[in-house]
Amino acid sequence: MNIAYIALGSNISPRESFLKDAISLLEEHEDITVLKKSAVYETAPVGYTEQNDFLNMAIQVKTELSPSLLLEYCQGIEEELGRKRVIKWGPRTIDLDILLYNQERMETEQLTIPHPHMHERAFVMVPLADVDAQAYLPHLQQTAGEVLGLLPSEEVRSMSKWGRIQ
Ligand code: PH2
Ligand code: MG
Ligand code: MG
Repeated sequence: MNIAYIALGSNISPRESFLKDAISLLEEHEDITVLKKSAVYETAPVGYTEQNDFLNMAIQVKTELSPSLLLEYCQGIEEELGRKRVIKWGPRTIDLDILLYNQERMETEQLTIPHPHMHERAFVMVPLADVDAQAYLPHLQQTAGEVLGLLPSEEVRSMSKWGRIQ
């Protein structure tokens, strides 16, 4: 049994439905169980800023899939939910990023775990610490709660709680 954390983001309407549908599709897989969901946060776009605000959240899953099979399944969900890769870091119906997989570190052409930018981004770290403040980032040797404490406080405060998904 493996524990993974996945970040979800959507900034194309209907954002909440895309989050919900992505979670349902993850749950449909017999080798994936969604254990915990963070609150949903509304966040200003980071990187490419000429786009709509995002809804972001994070989940903890239990899975029998390897990291690469989990990635493949997540990419299938992105495709099924109509994601078009037009602009790098641009608008998306749904983005599923694997953040952590057990306490493993790996780097292939397709996938780097832990996610290389996760610790820089309040829109990832706030939901992750909400799901599990004790989640351990092996590349930084710190927990999600500790890493969150190092992020600029204006950025963290700008994250507004938007709601919850059942
Ligand atoms: N995802 C990006 C780029 N910028 N900004 C926010 N607020 N939320 C995201 O999920 C996001 C982003 C690339 O994946
Ligand atoms: Mg992605
Ligand atoms: Mg992303």
